[in-house]
Amino acid sequence: MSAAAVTVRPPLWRRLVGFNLLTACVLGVGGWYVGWFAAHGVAGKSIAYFSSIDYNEVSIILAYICGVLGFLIGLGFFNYPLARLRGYPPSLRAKENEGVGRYFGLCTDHKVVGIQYLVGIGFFLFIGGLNAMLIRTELLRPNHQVFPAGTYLTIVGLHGTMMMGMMTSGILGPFGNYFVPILIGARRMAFPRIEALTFWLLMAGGVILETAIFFGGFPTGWTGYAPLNVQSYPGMDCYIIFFALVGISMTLLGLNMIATIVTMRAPGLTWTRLPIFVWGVLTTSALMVLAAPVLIATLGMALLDRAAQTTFFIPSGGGSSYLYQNLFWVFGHPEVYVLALPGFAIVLEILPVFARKPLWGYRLAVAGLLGVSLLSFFVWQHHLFVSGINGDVRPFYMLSTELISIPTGFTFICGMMTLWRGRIRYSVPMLFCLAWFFNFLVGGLSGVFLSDVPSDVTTHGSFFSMAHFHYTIMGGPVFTFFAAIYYWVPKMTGVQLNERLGKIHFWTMFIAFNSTFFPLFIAGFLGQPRRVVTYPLNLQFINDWVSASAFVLGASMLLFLYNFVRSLVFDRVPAPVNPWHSKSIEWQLPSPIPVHNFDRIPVFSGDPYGYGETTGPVAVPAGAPAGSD
Ligand code: HEM
Ligand SMILES: [Cu+2]
Repeated sequence: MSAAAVTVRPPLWRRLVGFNLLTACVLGVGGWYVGWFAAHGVAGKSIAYFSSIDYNEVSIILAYICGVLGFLIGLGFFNYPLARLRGYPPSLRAKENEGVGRYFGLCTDHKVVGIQYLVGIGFFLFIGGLNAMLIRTELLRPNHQVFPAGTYLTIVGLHGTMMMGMMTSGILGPFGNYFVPILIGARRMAFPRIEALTFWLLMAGGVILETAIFFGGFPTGWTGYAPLNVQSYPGMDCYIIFFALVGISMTLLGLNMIATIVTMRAPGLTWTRLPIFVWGVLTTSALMVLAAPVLIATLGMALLDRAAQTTFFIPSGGGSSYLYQNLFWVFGHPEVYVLALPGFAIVLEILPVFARKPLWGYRLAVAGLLGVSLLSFFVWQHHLFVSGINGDVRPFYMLSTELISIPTGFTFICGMMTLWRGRIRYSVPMLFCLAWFFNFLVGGLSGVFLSDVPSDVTTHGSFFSMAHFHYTIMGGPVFTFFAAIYYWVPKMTGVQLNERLGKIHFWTMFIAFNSTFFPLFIAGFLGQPRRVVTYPLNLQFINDWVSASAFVLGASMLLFLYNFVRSLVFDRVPAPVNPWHSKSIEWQLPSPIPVHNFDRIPVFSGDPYGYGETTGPVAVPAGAPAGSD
């Protein structure tokens, strides 16, 4: 790092010119218009085939594709391949030493990408949350009050799609990218540029999804079923392009994680010494790599059905809309475990630290993660029990679905046994993990009603299933997302988060969450359907209760934001090097962690959960202070 580079900084305007987010936005918008006009020009005049169809569709799709390309060019993603073509040597140094500027562009430091993910995903989850508030505002009254039915559907779709799309990388994005290389004793990810690409694709996607409101929205919810997806407004294209970008981002993220974990572990870090969080990332990545390409292909076919008069999913042309449902859920069910598994792993990673005990049943926990990933490919038809499936195969899917509770149970057993007789410290990260047990249990038990055919026939498509999946995906991954924030942000930033505000945030969120979603089981049993703007008069009290709780839940997010900004921007109390007295390796490094993580690659000599034993940390990198435990 040269001192001169720091002292003689060019003026602000000069620093804004170059490959960064600003240029990317300009070229993104420019690219959009280029695509739009090009398609109009070509389709309108020269190609007879295109002029016979509704070519607006083609121009919108081409506009978005060119927009994404422009965005990537502006960020500088093509500089490296072009430089290599022209014979320059490879370099990883892009933007590594550039101060705040590196957060606004293509940066190959995995720690910067982790923080970019945290802020970027946080932003879009917030937008998704605002949409949830709009939904609950509308449902204050049994009849239409704020939005027409079509707009309501669009808002539900925007909410669900944004949440599902962003949470796919909710834990792997920020915490996987930041900590996996450190936990395995590496200096970087296997493919640093691809790592940055996954992030920026997701951000481009988030913006594209929201632009659906300018094109009439989309009526399909987050599942995008045919034949509605072929019939609806161009807003549908925004959904398709968003989810395809999410799919590409997921596939690349998963590949990168697998390559890193398999090939870049430091000496001594055998498979049975791998931190359980890294196992969680590995199994999740396997799901991503196998499931996401199915999504990309499915959406590609839907796009062709819309723009090029193919009939993959259109019965009148020999296609099948039932095929779309199957393909979607071949992706969709593993997808819900892409959300859930990192949550399991965070819980198992954090419990030993706050119970001061080794992780009980490490191998059982790993078997649980592997078992869940494997089984999740054999259950997708449980989403289609009432969609015309051959009745004789229903019992198979009922069985396979219920079998998943066995490996999931392993996580519960390992967690509970780790807590047993532990010296538990109820710090904020621990509270979020304990809440996970409760929420995921409610989610799992209600899941049994949905996996049993007889009860699913009545609960399918009702608010019962809505309550179930919010317990699993909000009560699970989102709670552990916060656990990870409170646990790791002091290491990521070197600054403490306010503990008291953290506790207030936790209790408000936990109570409001249950008070929002538990009554919805009842609303579901009483017959309130999903995705419908009106409901019977007698359900108003429940709905008003739920809406009021949801607003408190929303307010708890503002409380978190207040804590986050206040602690990191205003108070800036320096965090101790190892505030939780963890034995795991990331806490033995100085905060903030130096650019190349380790001066010398560490050697691992034991598992990372040796609490209660008299030995020190399992791996001490040369030159770093040896933790305070
Ligand atoms: C403040 C918290 C939240 C509230 C109050 C909330 C509320 C709702 C409501 C009322 C609906 C159903 C609307 C309808 O069917 O008519 C819904 C749908 C949905 N929500 Fe949430 N939600 C919240 C957070 C989340 C989170 C964190 C996720 C995922 C990570 C999520 C994922 C979904 C999905 C996938 C749907 C289904 C959309 C569809 O039917 O296509 N929600 N939410
Ligand atoms: Cu499923």
